[in-house]
Amino acid sequence: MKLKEVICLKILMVYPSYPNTFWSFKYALKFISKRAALPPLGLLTVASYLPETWDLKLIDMNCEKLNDNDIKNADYVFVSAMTVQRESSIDVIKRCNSLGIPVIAGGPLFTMEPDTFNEIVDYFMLGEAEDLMDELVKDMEAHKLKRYYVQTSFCDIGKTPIPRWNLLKLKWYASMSIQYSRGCPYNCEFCDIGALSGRVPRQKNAKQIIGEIQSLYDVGWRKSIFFVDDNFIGNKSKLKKEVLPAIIEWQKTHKYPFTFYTEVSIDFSDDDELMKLMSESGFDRVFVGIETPDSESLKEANKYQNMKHDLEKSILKIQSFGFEVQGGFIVGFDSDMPTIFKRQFDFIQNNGVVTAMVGLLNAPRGSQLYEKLRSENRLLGEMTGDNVDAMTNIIPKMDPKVLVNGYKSLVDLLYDPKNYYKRLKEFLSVYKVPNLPKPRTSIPEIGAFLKSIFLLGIFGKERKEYWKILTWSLFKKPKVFSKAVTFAIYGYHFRKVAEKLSKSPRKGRLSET
Ligand code: B12
Ligand code: SF4
Repeated sequence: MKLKEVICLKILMVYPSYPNTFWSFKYALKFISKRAALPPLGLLTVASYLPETWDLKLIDMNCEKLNDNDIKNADYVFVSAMTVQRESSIDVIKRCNSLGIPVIAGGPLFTMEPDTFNEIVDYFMLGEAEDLMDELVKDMEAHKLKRYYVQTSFCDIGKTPIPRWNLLKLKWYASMSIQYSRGCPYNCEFCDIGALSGRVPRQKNAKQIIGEIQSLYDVGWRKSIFFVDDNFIGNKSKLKKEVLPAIIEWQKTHKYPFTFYTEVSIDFSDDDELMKLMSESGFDRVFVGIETPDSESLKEANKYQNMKHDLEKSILKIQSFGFEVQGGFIVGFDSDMPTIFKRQFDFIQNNGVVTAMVGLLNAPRGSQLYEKLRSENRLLGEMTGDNVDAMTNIIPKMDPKVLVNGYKSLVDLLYDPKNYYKRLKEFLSVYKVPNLPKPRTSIPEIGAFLKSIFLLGIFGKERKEYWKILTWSLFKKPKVFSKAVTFAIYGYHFRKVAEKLSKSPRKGRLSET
């Protein structure tokens, strides 16, 4: 009998770097001695399909440098990226090209714009990888790779295995990621989720999710976990009946070692039972695409779910159930008047949306907006993917100078310490602290507090506001004291990013790509 030859390939997995923006949390990470906010879950998922005999190495360039030797030692380099990593990806791939190591590229960037990489990428995985991984592995073993592996439908994530956490240096990350569902039932015009993940939400089952949570617990992870779903509440009844009760049970048995956060649509506020169960599970933050208080702009964006709600009441209600509402906001809709900047500012300020991510409207490939603007000849190439660089790939209706300058001053005002701390107090006042066992304060957290005293309380531009909020929380609402410290640190990051933006020379300039 002939024994099957064991093939052992050396795979280098690379996650290119993304710029230092609101989402990178880079200035805040310094306080807790972490290198990146989140791990590259796409690569960790793909890795779980590769044979155990293969030699795998992961370099997250947001945490460490990529050396030529790492590339030279590999048989193949796997690259995963989203749009904002375009430049770094091109750089990495060109390095692989010059060292003669073939590149297999996947993830949203390559799926949406493979043409940009035609000349430099050897093999593409377009779309979700799950159903194509066996074929890819077989072809790699036979050295007969096809140029394109294309998944046009959406897979059953109920079969996706647990990510290979052992490829990570856990201590470098502020939070871990888990994915429960993919897809979103809504149809916002500017969003590419329909093309990337579909309109019919697909979920993992409760056993799978508990398995993933347990696996993170087993590798020693504690505290923060981000459910990286497009819209976590796409199927509310399954969550309420199966998944959340199982998470609550697990958290209770393990004495609540984790806190969770995720992304939800505004209709979250309609369902008291869902909010209660999520809070009991340990969720304390939700990101909501609020976009704009202007109903004409919401209509234009096809964001009917927001139009149907009194946004202010919904935010307040979610906060009062024990969640921070992080909001995504957009300026630059066709219906936006120059008064929009002041309206956005007042809305964000009055509703205690402490973490307000405001961006200029952009049209990602794959969105309906992209197609509409292409037909109107109003597209300026591809979006950069960095939502706070004051760039847009759209020719706006508003005078571009007014738009960009208005945007920059809006961000500037929002993250001016006086305004930031004012809405922080607004939020902490209404926030209902969940009655759950608190995870133990860790040494990095104590370190972060001490660093904050030094950097913010003594040397910071925000020192007056910093001491005011700490004293207020200590005497009026001691349960939110640690939150006040965390937000003070976030505020420093946001302020730094806002200052960088306001100093940038882009005065009314649009995307040049
Ligand atoms: C976590 C996350 C982040 C993290 C990234 C950190 C990190 N290390 O991942 C943070 C918070 C920093 C972030 C930021 C932003 N993000 Co983001 N983010 C996500 C999110 C929610 C989850 C990513 C994830 O882990 N997915 C789970 C894994 C399993 O899926 P996956 O990566 O797609 O991988 C699968 C396939 O693509 C494939 N695959 C992936 N890589 C590879 C590689 C190879 C070799 C192969 C074979 C296969 C393969 O296999 C996997 C299994 O099928 C996604 C939405 C989503 N649900 O995916 C958005 C998403 C990636 N982000 C997006 C955007 C636009 C942004 C922002 C610009 C946000 C904004 N609008 O303001 C910023 C930009 C960052 C910056 N610094 O400026 C877009 C990207 C669109 C695009 N075309 O690139 C997405 C898709 C959401 C969306 N549609 O709006 N983001
Ligand atoms: S913007 Fe949010 S709610 Fe709208 S389609 Fe995209 S993921 Fe769904």
